[in-house]
Amino acid sequence: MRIALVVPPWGPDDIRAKDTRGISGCWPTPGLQYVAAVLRDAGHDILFLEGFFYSNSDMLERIRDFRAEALGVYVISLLWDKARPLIESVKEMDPDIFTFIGGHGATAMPETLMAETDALDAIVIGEGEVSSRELIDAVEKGEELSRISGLLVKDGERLVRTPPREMMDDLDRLPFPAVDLCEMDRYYPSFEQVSTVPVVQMLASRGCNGSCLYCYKMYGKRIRLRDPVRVVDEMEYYVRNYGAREIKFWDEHFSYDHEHVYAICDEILRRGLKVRWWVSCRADSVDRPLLRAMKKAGCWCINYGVESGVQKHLDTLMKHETLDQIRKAVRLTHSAGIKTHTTYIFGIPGETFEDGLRTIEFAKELNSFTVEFFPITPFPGTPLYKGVMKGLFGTMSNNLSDQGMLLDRPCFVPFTMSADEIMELRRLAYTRYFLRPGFLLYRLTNIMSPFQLRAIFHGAGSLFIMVMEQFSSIWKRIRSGSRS
Ligand code: B12
Ligand code: SF4
Repeated sequence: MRIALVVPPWGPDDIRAKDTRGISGCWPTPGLQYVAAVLRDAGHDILFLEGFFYSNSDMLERIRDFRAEALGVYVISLLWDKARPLIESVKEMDPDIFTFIGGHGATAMPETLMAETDALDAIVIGEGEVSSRELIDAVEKGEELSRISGLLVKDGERLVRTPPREMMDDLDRLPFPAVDLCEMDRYYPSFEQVSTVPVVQMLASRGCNGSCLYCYKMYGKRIRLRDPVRVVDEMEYYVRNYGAREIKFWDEHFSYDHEHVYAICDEILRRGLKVRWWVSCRADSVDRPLLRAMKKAGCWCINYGVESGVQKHLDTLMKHETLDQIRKAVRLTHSAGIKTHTTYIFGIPGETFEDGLRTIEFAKELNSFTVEFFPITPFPGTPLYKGVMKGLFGTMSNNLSDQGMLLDRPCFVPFTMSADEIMELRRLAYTRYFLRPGFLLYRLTNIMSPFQLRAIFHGAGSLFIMVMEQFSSIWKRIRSGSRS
């Protein structure tokens, strides 16, 4: 079958606030690449289109020229408003094209999305590889779709959820993601968090055993690990074929199983593979020997989701971590010679403006190489979202397009803070963090590649806009004060 797999058309202004648009980039989508690889292995022809490179009408043209018989679209909640018009125009162009969607947004609210358009034939719920393969097989043979697990399909006017799809036990049965179907040379990373280019992303595991309030646990609490040899095979494949100089692991909890991490490090060293890598770890799951082994094998940066500098709010978020554990993890990481990227959120239920200021101070104390500050976003499917829907915690925009963590306005406002205060905290956080002479010196004496030099210039542009916004907000306050 001829299948078009697409990320719907989007641009930096859909996911980024004005001040950070300049540092925005476009990464490939690993989930859709996995689906593409499995469908290709099953004998189908695949057209892979990235919405960052094409408008709706460009996509339509390409889908028509490809003579697609099926269209699969990647949907996170924020992209639904881009995906729906595309699906509708494809159906209008050719009603025989079978349309299906998958991804986090599709999985979290399938009935809601399906009810919003007649143009959609099926939704793949959860892990997509096996369900998509069986779905397309059944469509091709004209068989009943309701016998396939992991779907939402239509039966006349009725929506039918088929039995849940079991998650794959053995991730090593999967082919490598179909990066070769993507226009890899057109992607470029956003300027934060990357030491050099080319950078390619991959995963060594799926799942996380945590239970954070704001996290959508599509893969559940069971962590499935890939064979370390196969992980390094994939790293080597990117180094040899795409000239990768950095690998970005998007695992939710890379350091969950130390033996797994040691085995990956040993395999990298045994092969003499020269590539830097970046991972996310939980602060309660690292120790000195592990960090030393990671450093030796090329790990240059670890991302820790710190979230808040106030213990009470870490408890609200159900992080199950203490501030001291975080301090220790960051200290050990730095002393092993690995840089840290730490992320923080504002607008936690119960948080006040003053608490937010304490978070900024905590971030400064940790002194990571790179940082990000987000307004908290209740994504569908998370305990936070469910609470907000019941009238707990605060108020939220009903518009799915507002569900980005990097936009100009917060999607969610807790009862204890205003939207303006959240955005002000974000601005204060970046300016207070970066505009420290000691920190500037640290960054300028640690430039790892020409790419990072460019990142510093672009980052300076963002900071300039933030400082101007800050002045303008102070000026507005002074003027409204003098009027009253
Ligand atoms: C890597 C990643 C990114 C990367 C790559 C983006 C990308 N397009 O994949 C970057 C950093 C660029 C990114 C950006 C953003 N991301 Co992001 N990202 C992730 C992350 C960490 C991993 C995703 C991943 O690759 N998982 C592994 C693969 C194998 O799983 P998967 O993606 O779920 O795919 C499987 C199934 O979903 C399904 N499937 C997926 N697509 C399709 C399509 C079809 C047709 C079918 C049938 C099935 C199917 O099959 C796949 C294989 O099993 C997740 C969090 C997480 N832990 O999952 C967040 C996550 C997906 N991102 C999220 C968000 C919000 C964003 C941003 C909007 C943030 C922002 N404001 O910038 C942007 C959106 C950019 C964009 N256009 O996509 C949210 C989505 C929430 C939601 N409910 O919709 C998540 C869940 C994180 C979170 N905060 O909770 N992201
Ligand atoms: S530790 Fe990270 S991936 Fe795990 S539940 Fe918490 S936020 Fe989600």
